[in-house]
Amino acid sequence: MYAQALDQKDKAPSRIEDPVKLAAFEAHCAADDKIEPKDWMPEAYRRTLVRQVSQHAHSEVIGMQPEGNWVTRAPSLKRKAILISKIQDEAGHGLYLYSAAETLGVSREELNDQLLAGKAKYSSIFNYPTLTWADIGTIGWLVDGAAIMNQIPLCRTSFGPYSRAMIRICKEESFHQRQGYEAVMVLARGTPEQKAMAQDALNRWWWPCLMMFGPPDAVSEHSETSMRWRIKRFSNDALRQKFIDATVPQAHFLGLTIPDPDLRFNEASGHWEIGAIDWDEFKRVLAGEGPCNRQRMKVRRAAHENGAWVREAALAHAEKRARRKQAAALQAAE
Ligand code: BYC
Repeated sequence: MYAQALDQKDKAPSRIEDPVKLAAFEAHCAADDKIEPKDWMPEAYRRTLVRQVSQHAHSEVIGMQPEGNWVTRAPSLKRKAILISKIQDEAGHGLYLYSAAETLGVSREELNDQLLAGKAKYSSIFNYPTLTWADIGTIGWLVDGAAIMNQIPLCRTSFGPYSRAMIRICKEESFHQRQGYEAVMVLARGTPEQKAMAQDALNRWWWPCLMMFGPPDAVSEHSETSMRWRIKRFSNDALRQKFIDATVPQAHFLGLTIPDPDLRFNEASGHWEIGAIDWDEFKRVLAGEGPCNRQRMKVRRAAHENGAWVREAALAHAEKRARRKQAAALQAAE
């Protein structure tokens, strides 16, 4: 039941769309026009976006946990302040994204219920543990680095509310990546023990970060349609390669070694080539068998239950304000 369920796909039969409307919609997408919530859209476009945007929102929310573990253990006041503000940003990103999803006619409660019931996916990367302080720097450098690589193109995604949310998110992600790289640089240039800690974190996070981009193009079931509809602007493999090409020189600059004996630079193509990714590990994590899947869901459910009083209080306050407003309007009308 803790599995990031594989049954999240909407099994409802596809609606038969009006061919004239569909052709106009496809032409809009091909022309790079934005699709707005009140525009006509095929049901499959709406479903794909609800799936992707909500998985993205859940990732931001669950993504706070591996870092939250280190707020009380950050090595200085400065690092603590940075970490807290980064985590707050991630909560904000979750809110922007849930709001973007809501414009597609699905409620935040519904999406949250799917997450709590283990029916919704969130990024595989957040099922790995943060064992040392170096992991926090490495998350900023690599996880946020991978996130930006994937998310910059989403600023131009075809659905208006999603693309506008991504513009703001990417500005913040850029700061997250830089602070992470700087934190790892301090360790890599520190004592031999600190450098070893940075190397150990890189060893553990490198391969899972490459998996963040999703399955290889040949088996990515949604890519073809999502690229035609300009939801995705680049394929999973293309973005993964961009990330590798940007990150390998950064690791070398730090004096760290990428944990891949097959890594080599191809002079002819101008790209770094990597060894085989363990896609069985990726499938295990998606099936709920990663190192921290159960813990992440347990903590999320507890946080939701512990926050019940806040939701009730906010609702009671909103009702009180609405009653006051109504009473004032009645009085003014007398
Ligand atoms: N983890 O056909 P595919 C962040 C699923 S960063 C889990 O290629 P698609 C953050 C996929 O959902 C992370 N599941 O799918 C950073 C699909 O399953 P369903 C979040 C994955 O959608 C720092 C199936 O595999 N970023 O937020 O065309 C701190 C087949 O894949 C993963 C985003 O969500 C994975 N890594 O492409 C805090 C970016 N990869 O739905 C937070 C937006 C694939 O059929 N999302 N799957 O059951 C995207 O760009 C795309 O959805 C993906 C996948 C590239 C991730």
